[in-house]
Amino acid sequence: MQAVKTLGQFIIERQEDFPYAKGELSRLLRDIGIAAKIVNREVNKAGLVDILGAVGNTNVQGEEQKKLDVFANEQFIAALSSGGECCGIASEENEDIIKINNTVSKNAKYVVAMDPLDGSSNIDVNVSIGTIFSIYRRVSISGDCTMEDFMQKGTEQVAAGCITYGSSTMLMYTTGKGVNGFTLDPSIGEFCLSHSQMKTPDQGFIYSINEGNYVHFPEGVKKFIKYCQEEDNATKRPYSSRYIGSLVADFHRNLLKGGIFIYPTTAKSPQGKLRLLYECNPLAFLIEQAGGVASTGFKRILEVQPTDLHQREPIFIGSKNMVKLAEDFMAKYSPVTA
Ligand code: AHM
Ligand code: MG
Repeated sequence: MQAVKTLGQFIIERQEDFPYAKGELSRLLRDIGIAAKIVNREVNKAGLVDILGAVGNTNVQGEEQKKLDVFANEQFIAALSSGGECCGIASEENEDIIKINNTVSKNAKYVVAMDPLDGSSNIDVNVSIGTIFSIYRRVSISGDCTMEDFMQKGTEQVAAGCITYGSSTMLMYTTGKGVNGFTLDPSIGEFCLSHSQMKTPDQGFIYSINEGNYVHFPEGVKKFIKYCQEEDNATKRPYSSRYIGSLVADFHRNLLKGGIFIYPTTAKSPQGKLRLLYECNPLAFLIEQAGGVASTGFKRILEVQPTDLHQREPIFIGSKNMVKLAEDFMAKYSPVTA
């Protein structure tokens, strides 16, 4: 019988995977794992208790905040603030950076950017949701963290990951040495290694995009979608269309099965909808480590220089061959003129 390996055991065993000082990043990942378990508990009983529905206020993007968003945000902030390894947080739910300046944390070496509960419009309808996180080493020397600590390119991430609260709850993370996935075993309350060294197929047969926005897509995206829908035996087209509308869940499925997820620029979202720091970059790090590609349609996501905490970027992410082909369509039909 094979022994179960918990996230905690795995992190300790694999400390050589971590850049810089070993113990600090391990503890940070452990803190994230603990908060994820607490959020998972609430997500699972969301239908039973008075935690559904809007809290009433709106977040910095002008979107309605749901109670679980608020709860998840608080849990992750609390875990990261008390853990002593994180000196600052950027969250989708907070307009400004959160400086953690208690005595144990203010000289800590890491900052975290996170979307504590993504896809929250799906909570009320029992559809999978997720958490996304990205960890950077601070660039400021000590004391309070600064905005510069967060304005680092995705290539500078030291770790990133996501948690899917689905039919089972799964956490995957990377420190730049591949991607490992852990499924929560509710009977023992531990994330257990279930997907070792995850790889995404070079070619997939799924495309994921909100086709309701079709008329507003760039010409390159329209042509790529039509390509996916054409019949061609040699390339096994037409491909399947799958779109949950919950980024982590769409990403998770496509990583496992192969495919492409696109959230391009649209008339409503001229910069794209998804946020660079805590949605695009961490998933881009994960997909690259799994052998895939993440692009703005024109360049590697991880090389985009952030200038704003809540900056949005168009994203094309998934199987290498599909993203490269979508980039070819963009270059041909929607060339950047600026
Ligand atoms: P959120 O951060 O407000 O939850 O929005 C992000 C979500 C993603 O999970 C998903 O990929 C996308 O918005 C869906 O957007 P749309 O409904 O425009 O297709
Ligand atoms: Mg989000």
